[in-house]
Amino acid sequence: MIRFVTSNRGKFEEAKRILNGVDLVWERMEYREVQADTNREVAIQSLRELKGMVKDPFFLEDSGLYIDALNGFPGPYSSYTFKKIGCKGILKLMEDIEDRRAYFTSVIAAFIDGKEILVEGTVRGRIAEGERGGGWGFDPIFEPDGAGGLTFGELGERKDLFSHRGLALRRFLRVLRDLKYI
Ligand code: ITT
Repeated sequence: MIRFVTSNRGKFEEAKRILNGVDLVWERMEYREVQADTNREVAIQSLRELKGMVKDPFFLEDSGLYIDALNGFPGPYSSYTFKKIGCKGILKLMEDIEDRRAYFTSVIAAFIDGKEILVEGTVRGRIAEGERGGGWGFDPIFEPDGAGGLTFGELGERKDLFSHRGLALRRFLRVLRDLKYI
């Protein structure tokens, strides 16, 4: 059994699908996130804060959308930015900007048998011109490379094949196997 600490249902559902065969428990809580320049730093600091509060073994995931033309904004501030201005706000900021390139990154930080483990996944893509499809967060405005121009929102569960979280979670699965955890 391993706990996934997150307040985000979308993240948990994706982890449940991808970590097939793992006894996953949703530790549904919000934790204080430090301000830092990268998701990696946020994830490491959060992991250290949660040690002692959550029972070993557990993991958390910190992710963000980095838009090239906006110098990487919203990056580690993606959660706050989504709550404040949403997809519509990002589309507004991107009005008249031709360079739509962006990437999503996911960092998983785990504490297992007293050891820290870090794995990451990144997917490049572009910001769509409008919102398409369902999903959560910025899903309707992100078109991952290699998906024929569909957004994460339009891909449904096929999102996992392309997504930053899919990549990171599949790497994490390999680590769990190597540790003979599953
Ligand atoms: P927890 O910290 O409780 O896990 P959170 O939503 O605050 O939940 P983050 O701090 O990692 O998580 O914020 C990342 C934000 O980036 C998230 O809230 C979304 O707005 C956006 N995001 C990350 N991955 C995404 C994805 O796969 N699809 C859509 N939006 C995503």
